[in-house]
Amino acid sequence: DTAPDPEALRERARTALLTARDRTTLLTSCVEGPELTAQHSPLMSPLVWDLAHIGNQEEQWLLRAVAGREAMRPEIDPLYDAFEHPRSERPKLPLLAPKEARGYAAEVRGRALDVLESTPFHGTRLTEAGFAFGMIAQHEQQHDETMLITHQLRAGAPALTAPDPDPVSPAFRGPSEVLVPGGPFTMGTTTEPWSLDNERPAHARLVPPFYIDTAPVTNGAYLAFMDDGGYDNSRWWTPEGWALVRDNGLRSPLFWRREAGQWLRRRFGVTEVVPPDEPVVHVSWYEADAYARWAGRRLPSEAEWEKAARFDPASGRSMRYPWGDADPTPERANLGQRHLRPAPAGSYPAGESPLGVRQLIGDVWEWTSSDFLPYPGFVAFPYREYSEVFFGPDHKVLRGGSFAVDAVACRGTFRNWDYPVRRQIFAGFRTARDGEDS
Ligand code: AVJ
Ligand code: FE
Repeated sequence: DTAPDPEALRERARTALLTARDRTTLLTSCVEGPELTAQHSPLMSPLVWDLAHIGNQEEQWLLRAVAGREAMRPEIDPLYDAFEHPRSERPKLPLLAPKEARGYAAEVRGRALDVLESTPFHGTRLTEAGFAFGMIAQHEQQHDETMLITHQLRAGAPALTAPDPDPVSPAFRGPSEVLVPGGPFTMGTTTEPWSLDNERPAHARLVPPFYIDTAPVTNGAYLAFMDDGGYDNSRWWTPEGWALVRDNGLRSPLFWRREAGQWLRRRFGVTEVVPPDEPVVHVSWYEADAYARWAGRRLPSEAEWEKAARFDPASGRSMRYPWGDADPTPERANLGQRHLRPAPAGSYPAGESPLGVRQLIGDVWEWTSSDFLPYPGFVAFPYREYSEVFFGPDHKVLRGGSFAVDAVACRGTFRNWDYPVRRQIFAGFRTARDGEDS
């Protein structure tokens, strides 16, 4: 396999930055000004904060760190520092108004594109293979997913629409689970040019044999758990999970409600019947864990998930994606907010792994059983606040990306994390169980 040449990487960086900005523009122009400055949930920033924060990060890394420029507006840095003000307090800050925020982000972008053309893609760690440009495109896309979550939480008439994914064709007739053989595999990466610090370095992991679901758990399967009294019986839950259920009166995934004998859900301002064949989304780690126990199974560990997604039994090699090393396409995965929902379970035959596991990439983030921890040899880069300060038992790892993630911020090695109580994120899961040595 050959590394992309610098000009191909430069073109990729340019496209990734422009793609991200198109999405940011859509997410911040499809509602009126007051909706940009309002707080739609205490869990989220006002959309106008995300917009200026995107510009501010780009200024800090591409204009100041890479190009050595002076700060354009040093006085606004603290406003857009995610560690200085919790999300719930951001609406009260003297934020840039929508027009100013747009102007600032656009001015930064104009200069950043000039920097992109004149920066050699080697020589420093920050510019090697265009890393800083790839990192900033990923950062913007991560906030585009965050802003889509804000849109999902907002009340009122729909502001966004997108075509639905196609039905599964041909119908998926594969087994419900496959055996992943035991043995070592290569986890993480040292060669992926725009991989973030927590994905590095590549290292050997011994993974005993295990079975894993060939598709994410569906709404229909989750409804069977609910109908069997899943939320009424402490035996399926960890003590913390049971406390979450009781303290909040949980009865279903977030955004669901029962009316006239059926389960409805609200999705981007539209109320609809819950589709049984679609992967369940908006469940906490505790709900995923309880469902798995009820089903006589368990969540996969992070290493199991990555082995299922990357291990090629024919060559023994770890691939970039389940289907191989080629970048995602619309035939392989539901990514990029092309659809505003996951595709039915069993979709994307072109994206399946060599062992026949589908939808590992895209559709819904998948909770794993694992805490977010550094790999052996981890080095924080370029800043401790991206990953390092989040390592520990408070956060669980999510893998594979959702329909809301762009391909630039999604690959077999990509690691996401959140608190196990979180439900507003586009998270679902699949289950696993121990295998036997053959
Ligand atoms: C990796 C998704 C947990 O949104 O908090 C954005 C990504 N880091 N800006 C987050 C991130 C800094 C991060 N997650
Ligand atoms: Fe950020």
